[in-house]
Amino acid sequence: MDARYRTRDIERRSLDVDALKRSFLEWLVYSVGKDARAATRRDWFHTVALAVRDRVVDRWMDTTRTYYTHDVKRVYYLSLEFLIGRLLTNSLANLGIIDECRQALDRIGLSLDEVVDAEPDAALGNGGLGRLAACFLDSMASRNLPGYGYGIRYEFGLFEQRFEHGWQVEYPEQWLQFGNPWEFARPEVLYPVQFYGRVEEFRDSVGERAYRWVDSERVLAMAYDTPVVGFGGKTINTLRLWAARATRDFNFGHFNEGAYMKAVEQKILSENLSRVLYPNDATETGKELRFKQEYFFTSASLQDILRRYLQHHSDFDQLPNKAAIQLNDTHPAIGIAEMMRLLVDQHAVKWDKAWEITQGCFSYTNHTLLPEALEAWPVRLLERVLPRHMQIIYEINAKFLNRSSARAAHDNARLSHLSLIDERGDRRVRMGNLAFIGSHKVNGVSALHTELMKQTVFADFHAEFPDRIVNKTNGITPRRWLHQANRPLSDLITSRIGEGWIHDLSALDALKPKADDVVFREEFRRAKRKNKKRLAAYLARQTGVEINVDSLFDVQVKRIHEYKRQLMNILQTIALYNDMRDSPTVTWTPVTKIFAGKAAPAYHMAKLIIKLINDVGKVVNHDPSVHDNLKVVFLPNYNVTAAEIIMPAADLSEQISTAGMEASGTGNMKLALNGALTIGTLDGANVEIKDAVGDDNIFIFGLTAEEANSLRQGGAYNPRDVIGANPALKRALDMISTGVFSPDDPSRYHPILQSLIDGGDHFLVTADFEDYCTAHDDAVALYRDTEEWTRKAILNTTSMGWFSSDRTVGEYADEIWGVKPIIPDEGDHR
Ligand code: KOT
Repeated sequence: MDARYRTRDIERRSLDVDALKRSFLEWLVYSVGKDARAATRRDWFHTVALAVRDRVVDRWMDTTRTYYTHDVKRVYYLSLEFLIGRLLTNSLANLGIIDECRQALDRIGLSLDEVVDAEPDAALGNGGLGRLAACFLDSMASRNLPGYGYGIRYEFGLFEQRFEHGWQVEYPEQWLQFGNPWEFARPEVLYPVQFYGRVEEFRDSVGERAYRWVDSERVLAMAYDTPVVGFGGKTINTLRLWAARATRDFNFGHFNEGAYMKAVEQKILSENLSRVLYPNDATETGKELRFKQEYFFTSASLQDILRRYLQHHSDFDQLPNKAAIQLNDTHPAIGIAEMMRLLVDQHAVKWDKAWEITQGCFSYTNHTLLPEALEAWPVRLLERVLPRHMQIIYEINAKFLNRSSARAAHDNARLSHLSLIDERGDRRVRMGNLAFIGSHKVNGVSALHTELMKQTVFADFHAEFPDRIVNKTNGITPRRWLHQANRPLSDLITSRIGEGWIHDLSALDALKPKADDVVFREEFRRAKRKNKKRLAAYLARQTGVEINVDSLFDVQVKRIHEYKRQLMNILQTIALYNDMRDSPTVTWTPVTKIFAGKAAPAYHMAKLIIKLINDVGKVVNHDPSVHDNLKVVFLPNYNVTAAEIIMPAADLSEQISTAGMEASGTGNMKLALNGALTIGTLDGANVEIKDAVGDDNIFIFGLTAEEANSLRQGGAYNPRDVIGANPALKRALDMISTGVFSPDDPSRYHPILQSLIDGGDHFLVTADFEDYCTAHDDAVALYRDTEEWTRKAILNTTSMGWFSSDRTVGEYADEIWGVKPIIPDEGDHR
């Protein structure tokens, strides 16, 4: 760059810095209402966030106006979860003003890092599904795609996890306690949502049969908008979250009885709808309130979508050309019936036309094949809560089954699989089937998972509609997961190939040859070490456990679930502990086992596994005979903020689910992108990660999905025999069962042993154990060869370009949504 320009650039920046500093001081006084001397860290966070938000608003209006004027096709991402995390660094980085902001705060005598740390972590999601939605929002805005997120503004996000005597205890997560500077309340954007009541049949103006939903209870959905800043700050999209508000129409019946307070109480209770996120990941609760949440946000979103459409159109023919509605799992699948109701009952569209429009708009993403997670709501519940929708579902079902090839073939077994109603036991509506037939495309989230969808849960549908199921392998946003979270590595990459990778991650390819460059390897290691030191300090602060920065950081961070097999990991840890004690003269490679993740509050087995890991940690971490060669740390309250510290510091990434059970995984991508080597099964996206990084740069072990399936089907699998044949495994299990880790309650872990031995070991922990240990030994052995390890780590980072959510979202846009990028017109700004 020419020196003249550089000077001008520096001048512009210092102008920005001064302007920023002034706006901070102004915001502090006039909006936060504090004097600089009295301001707390939280006050400063609010100040900075408001000042930054101020810089976003003009471009936000530009974006919204551009979409409106050009009447572009928009995509609406309906999701019960958005696991956003903190937004300050994200907004600053995407606006490109991090350095300016840091300097401005410096001039006031504040550190940006401390201000950033005062922001609560917005945890409006459980895990992968919710974080995927958040990554997609970032990618849609960064690719200048007209995308909206729709969800619920939960007052309480995912519970806070603490350990009491090693047991998980849940506390309410009050992220809104001190206000949320990012959101704009829209009290005028208000939609009624009905529940209960009954359906009346009548004749419309031309004498045709019509229906109206009467005597229902009503709740209002009020909008809160959060700007979604795309990288470069050009496109600012909208995340619209709904909060439940009581209606003001009073039930006069109550007054006549003199029960005014009762009427008011009823109203207040209706606001419980948006109170709390259900803390279940990949399992269904079957609770009425959950179902009402699903309908509440779906109905409000569809009403909003139709209102926006009707600003430009007088009939619905063009709706599929103007609105793509993506269902993030089946949680908003009732939207299929709701769209039919809105079109047919409220806008007098003919049924067949309405169905064509609905199918044209909707598409559905499946995130799991686990039977316990597939939503199926009792018919009785639907009849009571949404009586009109139940009728519509019956009608959809009848028309669909009548036209199906199964009907033509008189194949009753196939008909009963295709039916929207599960007639076994209490009758239930299968939400996956509803989502499938109401959509023009249905996708899985990794190549393997999509294949298994075709072969298992949706096999009959796939035969009926062979073009409907497509694959869209998940991705992660490189902005948050590399550029923001890992400054040392990010700077190193930028120093070699410039900044282009931040919005085109495939640019990392160009760095592959650097794996053979000894200087680059040294710098890569230095970056990793910095991140490890940071994590070690964080773990010490949070848990009191001191770890060796030079040990291998072996990381398993994700929800606690039996299929993810944290149990297999801790069993291997015990075996390693025994080896170290047996051979004290051997020079062991120091290993630190790092765990983090929450268990659903009602998932007793998962909570017991947490307790076991903590109990093992207590014994191992205090045993001087292993000489600090082994430490076990369970970091409490895993969330997006913690993930941002952990991912950059990991050496080894544990992706060890029973093959066929993890739909994709996205933590696997975050860890590999940050230079961790994967130890994993051929499950979910691990398969594609292996193809990308190469067989030599990943530790694959265990049964394949097919083998796992036939082993279980075969009926000959006997965990007892497997345990008997593996002394290390037997010894580890014996130690658990005799109370070595629970001297205060030796039988504490009997349910775990029970499930492995007599329960048939459904997740095949014992079957994969030996192969897992071998893979682990290989990893540890390689870690001693520093240069070779680093070479492979670099190849992991540089091979992950394809796993950007920019790529994923681009595929959805082209192949499912039919939406195109548009650069917002710049308005006249102040
Ligand atoms: C299901 C029901 C309620 C809440 C969450 C789920 C859920 C979450 N189902 N699948 N997931 C995960 O979704 C991720 C994003 O696609 C996947 O990477 C991961 O493998 C799923 O377990």
